[in-house]
Amino acid sequence: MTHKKQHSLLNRADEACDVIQKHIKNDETIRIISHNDADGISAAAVLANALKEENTQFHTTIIPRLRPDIIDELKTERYELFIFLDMGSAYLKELDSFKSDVIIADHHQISDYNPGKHLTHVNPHLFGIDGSKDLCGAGSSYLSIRNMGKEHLAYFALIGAFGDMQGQNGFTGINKFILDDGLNAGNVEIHEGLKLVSKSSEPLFKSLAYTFSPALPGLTGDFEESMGFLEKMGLSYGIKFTDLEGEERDILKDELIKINPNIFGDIYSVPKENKFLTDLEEYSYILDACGKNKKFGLGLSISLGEREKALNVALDLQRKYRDQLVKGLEWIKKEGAVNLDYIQYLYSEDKVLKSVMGTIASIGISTSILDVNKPVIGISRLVNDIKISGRTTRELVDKGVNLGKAFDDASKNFSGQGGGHDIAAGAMVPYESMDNFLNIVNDIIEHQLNN
Ligand SMILES: [Mn+2]
Repeated sequence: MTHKKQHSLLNRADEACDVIQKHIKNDETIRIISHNDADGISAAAVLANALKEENTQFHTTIIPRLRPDIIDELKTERYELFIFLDMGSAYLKELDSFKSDVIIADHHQISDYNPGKHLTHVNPHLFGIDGSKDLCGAGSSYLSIRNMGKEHLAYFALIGAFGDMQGQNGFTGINKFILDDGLNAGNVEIHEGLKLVSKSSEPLFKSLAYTFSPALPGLTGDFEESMGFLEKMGLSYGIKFTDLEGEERDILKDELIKINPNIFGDIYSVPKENKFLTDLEEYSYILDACGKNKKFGLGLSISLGEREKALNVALDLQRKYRDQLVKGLEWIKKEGAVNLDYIQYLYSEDKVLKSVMGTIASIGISTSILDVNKPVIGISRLVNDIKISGRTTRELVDKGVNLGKAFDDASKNFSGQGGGHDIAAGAMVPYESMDNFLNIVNDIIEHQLNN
């Protein structure tokens, strides 16, 4: 059954590949539109690299989200083939009205519409495959060029999967199939190791403090604790992980496993890459940092092979972003969350804290800096509205908590909007309704837990 679904998806992707090859043969410039997160940039990277290898011109735009006015504008552009990556499945009808060929390679929920023959739609949901865990946008993009003999580009699909949090506990479903392509192509390797970040670019204490996932409670987000931890073991905190002797690595491994056993496991890498990019999860964090700082071109040019200066700029952006998260976690430790009976929330008017509120709320839970027995709600004020991100634990979800539903129901009272998953959700409501919103969410969570 699973194989049959996979087969249908691959068939559809091969149709997209035929369309792309037709336009390559016609020597056209191909229009690519993709999403601004690590997955979207990886999706663009797959296609851009494939077209570059075929000496085909392309024009890429990376955007935060597709909107009707953007679609209208694109529609006036004179290209024979538009390819939408990591987006588009929600706008089938609008994109079907283009006069040229259109390919959508996406993995988000699909709209209910049957497109005509000029639109080729590649999306796992069409074939009963779960796009939230088994295939990312870069994966759909990869499958759409795979048939041109591009297995050596499979690793970009894995980078995208890490970006969308699909590979952290191993790859499943069609992601596993793509991993096998990478292994067969010979450039992807798997080995066991410590899942620390920036092993060859930062001093060891920073590698520990910057490792947010898997979290190292006590060390994640805390430079001083990380230094003390290393000193106690007799390790020099200022050197890089890659400069440690084998024996020192073993000592470190044993101590870190005591804090979180998940810190040791499979590492997916492309050994022939630049040393800052060999670890595919790390690669996705670098693209994420580019995306978060609106340097989409930078992320894309790195994935097209630009090094030296471009990579240094990206590493600086990443360092700056991580320092903001550290600052945020320090703030949580100092101030703590505001507690209601069934939820806790974080609120600040500080510009930096505002920008990382959702992420620090989430890390606050995974490092147990925050009370893990209450969902946490991070709030940042825009002008007249507040942006809300909520996170909770698998344990609370098992007890009945559904944040997506709580936010959806609560925001309806204030002409706001909200929703998401049971474990993580978001909402936007007017600023003046903040206290009311929180009280209603508190009541809904109480109800969810007691019914
Ligand atoms: Mn995606």
